[in-house]
Amino acid sequence: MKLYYTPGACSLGAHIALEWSGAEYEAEAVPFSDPRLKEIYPEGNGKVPILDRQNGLPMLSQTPAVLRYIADRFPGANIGSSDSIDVQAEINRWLVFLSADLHPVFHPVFVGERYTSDKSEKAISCVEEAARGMIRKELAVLENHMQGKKYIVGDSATIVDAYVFPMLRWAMVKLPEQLEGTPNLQRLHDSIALDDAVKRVLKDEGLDT
Ligand SMILES: N[C@@H](CCC(=O)N[C@@H](CS)C(=O)NCC(=O)O)C(=O)O
Repeated sequence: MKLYYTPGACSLGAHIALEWSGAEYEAEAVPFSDPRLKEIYPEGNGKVPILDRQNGLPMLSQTPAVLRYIADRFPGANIGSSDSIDVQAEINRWLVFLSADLHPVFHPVFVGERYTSDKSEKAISCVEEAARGMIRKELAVLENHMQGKKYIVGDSATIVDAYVFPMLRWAMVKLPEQLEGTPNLQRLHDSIALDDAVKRVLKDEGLDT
């Protein structure tokens, strides 16, 4: 398999999941918004992650689908594949939360100009400020859930822990208070960052821990 990623982007979650899965894979960095992404997989609309499953299978985009595929293809890794529909439901719930609620509220702090037809500095900074409020509101949901827990679901790390990790990193860069008001999320971030496989991935992506 081959993963196309942009360093530090949401694709970091898929990169970590691949490393946790024990699969043999390649990972190629493609810069943010590089037109090559559309050539690699037109249906991916120029975004990462893109997973080339090879063996004649179509490419796969959309992080929840990519993560679910990795977990189910390598069930022995125990990172989100489960025979229990109740465990699956919990993991799917958090995959959707991260994809539909948390990830999108980060977009305006990265590409604020896309969210206003007024391209003035003031308008863009208002978009960013509003987005920071939305980020805090969504992070609070996970902060409450993490009370007394080490992992988002169950007793070991799963694809949803991998998925949230880049977003916790973004919060630490894009919120002036970083994760100070959310100690459970700070703890979650720190424990994922200490994982040896995660350290290998960060190094591979050229990122600091
Ligand atoms: N719904 C997609 C969103 C992917 C996405 O927004 N990726 C960002 C990086 S975090 C991207 O590639 N953005 C490039 C762009 O918007 O031009 C998913 O869940 O994978």
